[in-house]
Amino acid sequence: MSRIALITGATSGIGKATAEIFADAGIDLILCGRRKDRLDEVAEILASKVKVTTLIFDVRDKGAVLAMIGSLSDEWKNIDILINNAGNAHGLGSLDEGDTDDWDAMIDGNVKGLLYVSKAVIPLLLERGKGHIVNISSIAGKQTYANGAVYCASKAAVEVLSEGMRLELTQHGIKVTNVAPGAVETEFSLVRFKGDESRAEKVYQGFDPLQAGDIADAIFYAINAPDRVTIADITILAGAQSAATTIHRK
Ligand code: NDP
Ligand code: 8X3
Repeated sequence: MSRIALITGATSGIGKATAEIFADAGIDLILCGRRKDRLDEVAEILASKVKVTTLIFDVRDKGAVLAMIGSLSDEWKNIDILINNAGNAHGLGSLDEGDTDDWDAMIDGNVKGLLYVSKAVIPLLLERGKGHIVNISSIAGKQTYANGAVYCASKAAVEVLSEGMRLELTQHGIKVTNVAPGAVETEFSLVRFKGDESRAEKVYQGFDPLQAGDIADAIFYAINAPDRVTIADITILAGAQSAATTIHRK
């Protein structure tokens, strides 16, 4: 029987790559994001392989999250896998000078948004007595760096929420995996630097950065582990990366 996965942030980067590898494996998809054109494009391509439906919402909008996931048909509510991936860094600034709108976007999206989506989906998993939640945190959730403290705090919160979910849900047959990537070449830096392409490109210059598919491979490994195995945490760094901000560039 095919499985159903709900993926947030499926319009680009890690979420999109995860949707692609899941589709190749015959996993039906509920794809979520804000950019309808992008979501429709991904959905149209993957619909040749599996059943696909899309939900357009901002994870920060509690009402929309609960309403959209609540509006799924009974068939689509049989979710097996939740990938809590939507999120971004916004800006790079010190705690005295940082932009409070950036802070709101990171705390509201990366932390509260993940909570709202989880609140909507966990009851569906509990009803079925099985499931798997994969939360995308970051190496930044394990190692704080200057001028990124709010993003790092938001990802440290994801790590704690992964632990909390595992403590509450393992007894109900639901596995929880925390995935902490290092430097992945996606739209992440473009968003962080508010569309400044040359600044974003510099982040990935002089070394071979992780690609979204590398993270999707790890997620796929975790969700396919045998019942007796829980992959609790995966940290993936680029080959030239030894810590969050230590990258050996040529
Ligand atoms: P991208 O910018 O390529 O993708 C981010 C995705 O999240 C998009 O699909 C975007 O969709 C969605 N998203 C962002 N904010 C919201 C929101 N408020 N509501 C709904 N959807 C939202 O970056 P990545 O693929 O790299 O990022 C995915 C996750 O991986 C993030 O949580 C990020 O923090 C994490 N991560 C990334 C790393 C990296 O180096 N790239 C390293 C470690 C972790 P849309 O704009 O259409 O809504
Ligand atoms: C993204 C990785 O180290 O740029 O979470 O914050 S980092």
